Amino acid sequence: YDTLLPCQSPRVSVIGAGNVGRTLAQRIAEKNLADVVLLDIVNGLPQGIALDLMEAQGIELHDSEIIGTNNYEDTAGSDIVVITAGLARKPGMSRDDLMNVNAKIVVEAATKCLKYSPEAIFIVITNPLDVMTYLVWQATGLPPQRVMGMAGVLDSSRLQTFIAMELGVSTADVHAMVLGGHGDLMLPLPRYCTVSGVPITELMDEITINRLVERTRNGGAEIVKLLQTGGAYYAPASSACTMVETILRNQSRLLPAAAYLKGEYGLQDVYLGVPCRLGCRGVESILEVRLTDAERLDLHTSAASVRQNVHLALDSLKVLM
Ligand code: TXD
Repeated sequence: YDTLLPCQSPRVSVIGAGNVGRTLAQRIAEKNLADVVLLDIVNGLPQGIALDLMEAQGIELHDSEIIGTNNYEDTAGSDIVVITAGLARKPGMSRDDLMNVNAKIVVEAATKCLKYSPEAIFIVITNPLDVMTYLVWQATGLPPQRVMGMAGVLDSSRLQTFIAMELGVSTADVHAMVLGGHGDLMLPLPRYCTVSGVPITELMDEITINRLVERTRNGGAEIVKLLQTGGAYYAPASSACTMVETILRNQSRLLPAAAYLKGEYGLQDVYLGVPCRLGCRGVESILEVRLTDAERLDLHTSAASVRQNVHLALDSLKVLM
């Protein structure tokens, strides 16, 4: 029985043990998807959360190990790195208000993780999402298919929920699609939202659809306003967990994610929410759905805003260096 190689479970590192990070760690572990390394800058915090989660292992009956740490060496050999570290919004703040502080945090986290996990796929969650994802891609120098941002799954899930609530049907039968940047310029696409295959444009009038679309656009702010002390985290963690699962299990699901565009939708050198086929290599392909002229214009406006913020964030990083 000697000299057996240790069995290696998949490993996901979650950087930032705040609300989203710790909830994501819980979801990944309880679904038995992978061992989780939870890292935070605050001493004791990730260790405490990890221990608390491990103490539920015998009740939840999963086999995943959760390790809390302040040391990047412990993230070594990760298959996926999820970056949630950074500031979250307070009431009255826009996602863009977080930019300069979070830019420094995500670049540092990504660079350190890459050193110990050169094969990892990176999923960025920190806001402003599309800008931070671009910075992580640039800082790591990885092929763009291995760096993506999580927002579209969440925004689509919000719209899916609102459609189900409005029609009184099961969310399981509702499919919703939201593209574009994760912010006020996101692009919900009612034409591509269906209930058991029936477009919602057949089931609701325009005024109702517009109301649900607006609620989706303000979905994050609605929760920030209610909580007062931070942003949403249950649905964001579930959304990120879906992406982790799709990649680890090579499911080839078609999910909206912030992906690097090289001409798709007429856009170059920008990260933006588009439908992606996700599998074990990361973003395996980008689907180009047909857009009306107005939708295409909205997508380009969203891209222009992301691009402008990327320049501002890069300038702020130069000042700091
Ligand atoms: O759809 C989406 N992409 C989002 C994004 C949905 C929800 C939340 N979204 C954003 O994720 C949010 O605007 C924030 O920028 C991040 C994290 O949100 P969360 O709600 O988890 O914020 P918390 O609870 O404040 O946690 C942040 C943690 C906290 O424990 C800090 O100590 C830690 O990040 N932190 C760091 N960890 C490691 N290294 C550094 N430098 C660091 N700085 C802060």
